Amino acid sequence: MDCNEEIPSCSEVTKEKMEDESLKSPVCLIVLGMAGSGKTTFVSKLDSYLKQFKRSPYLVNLDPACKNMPYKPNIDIRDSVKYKQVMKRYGLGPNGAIVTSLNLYSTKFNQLLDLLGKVHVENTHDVAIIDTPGQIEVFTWSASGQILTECLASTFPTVVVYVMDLERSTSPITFMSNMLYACSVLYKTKLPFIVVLNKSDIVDPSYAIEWMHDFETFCDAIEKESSYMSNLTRTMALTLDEFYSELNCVPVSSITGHNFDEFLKMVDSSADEFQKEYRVEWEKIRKDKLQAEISELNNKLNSLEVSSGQGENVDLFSSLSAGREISDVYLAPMADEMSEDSEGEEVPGFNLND
Ligand SMILES: Nc1nc2c(ncn2[C@@H]2O[C@H](COP(=O)(O)OP(=O)(O)OP(=O)(O)O)[C@@H](O)[C@H]2O)c(=O)[nH]1
Ligand SMILES: [Mg+2]
Repeated sequence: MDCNEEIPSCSEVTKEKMEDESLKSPVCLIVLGMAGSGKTTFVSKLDSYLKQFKRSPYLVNLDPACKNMPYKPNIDIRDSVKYKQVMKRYGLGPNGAIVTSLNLYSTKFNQLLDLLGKVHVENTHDVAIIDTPGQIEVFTWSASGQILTECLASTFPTVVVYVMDLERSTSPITFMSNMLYACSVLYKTKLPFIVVLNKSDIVDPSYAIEWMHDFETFCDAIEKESSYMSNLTRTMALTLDEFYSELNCVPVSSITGHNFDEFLKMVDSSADEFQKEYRVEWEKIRKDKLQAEISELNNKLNSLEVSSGQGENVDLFSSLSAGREISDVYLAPMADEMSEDSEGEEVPGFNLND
C-alpha cells in the first residue's frame, strides 16, 4: 500500500454537517503499547469508568487476533476480517496475518470515519477509543496504521495513549527500550501524547517517575546492571531526558481504575493542545495531499490531451480509488443501531475462501 494515496475521509454530507461549530467533536484516543502491556484491559476499564459518569465512549477494536474481549466494541475488525483465514490463504504466521488483516481492513477506513462522523453529528459520544493489535509495530510502522492515524488526526482531535507495563519495565534497560519506542512513536505520529504507566496496583510506579526525573539515578541503575553498555545507554538516556521534560505521564491501574481521573484531565488538556497547536498542521497535511492528487489528475489530463485522437481509454480516477473497491467488508453498526438489528444474523465479512 502506498502511503501517498489519498487519505480517506467522511462523506461530503457528513463533512458538511460536521462543520457546524456548535457540535463538539469527539476526541479520538489511539491506544498503543507493547504486547501484553494492558491496552485492552485499559480500554475496558476506561469504558466502565466513563459510564459511571454517564459518558459513553465509542469503542473500536482493531486487533483481529483478540480472543477474549472484555468490552463491547461499536466497531470490531473481527467482524470483517477473519485473521485465521488470512493465515491460511496467504500462508502467513500470526504476526504477518495481523499486518495483512489490518491492511485489508484499511480499504474500509472511510466507512469507519463516516461512523465516527455520525457520532460527531449526532453528538452521541464525546470520546472514541481505538484499541490496537498486540504487536505495537503492526500499527505504528505499517502503512495502514499510518493511514488511519492520518485519517483521524485530520478529522478529529486525536491523542496517542502509550500504555507501558510497569511490571515488565523494572530493569533499566527494558525501561529505556520501552521509552525509546514511546519516543519514536511520538516523533512519528506528531500528535499529543500521554504515557500511561499501567499496573500500578502490583508495582509501585515511583521507580519509573524517579528515573524520568533524575538522570543520574537512572544512570546509576543502568551501570549497576550492565557496565559495558554504559556509554551507549548514557547517551541515549541523555536524549530521553529532553523527551521526558515535555512528557505527560500518569501511573494507573487498569484493574482498579486508580488515577483514571488524572488520566482524563490529561486527555482534556491534550485535546485542547491538539486544537491549538496541531490542528492547523494536520489541516495543512490534508490540503497538501489533496493538492498533490489534483496535480496528478491534471498531469493525466494533459497527457490525455497530448494523446487525444488515438482512441485510448485512460482511467483518470484509478489512482484515487486504488485498493478501495472491496465492497463486502462489514463494519459493525453502533450499539444503539445494533439493538434494532435482526438478532445474531450472520453478516458477510471478507470471505477469503471465495
Ligand atoms: N495487575 C494488573 N494487571 C493488568 C493490568 N492491566 C492489564 N493487566 C493484565 O495484563 C494482561 C494483559 O492485558 P491485556 O489487556 O490483554 O494486554 P494487551 O496490551 O491488550 O495485550 P495484547 O493485545 O495481546 O498485546 C492480562 O492478564 C491483564 O489482566 C493492571 O493495571 N494491573
Ligand atoms: Mg489487546
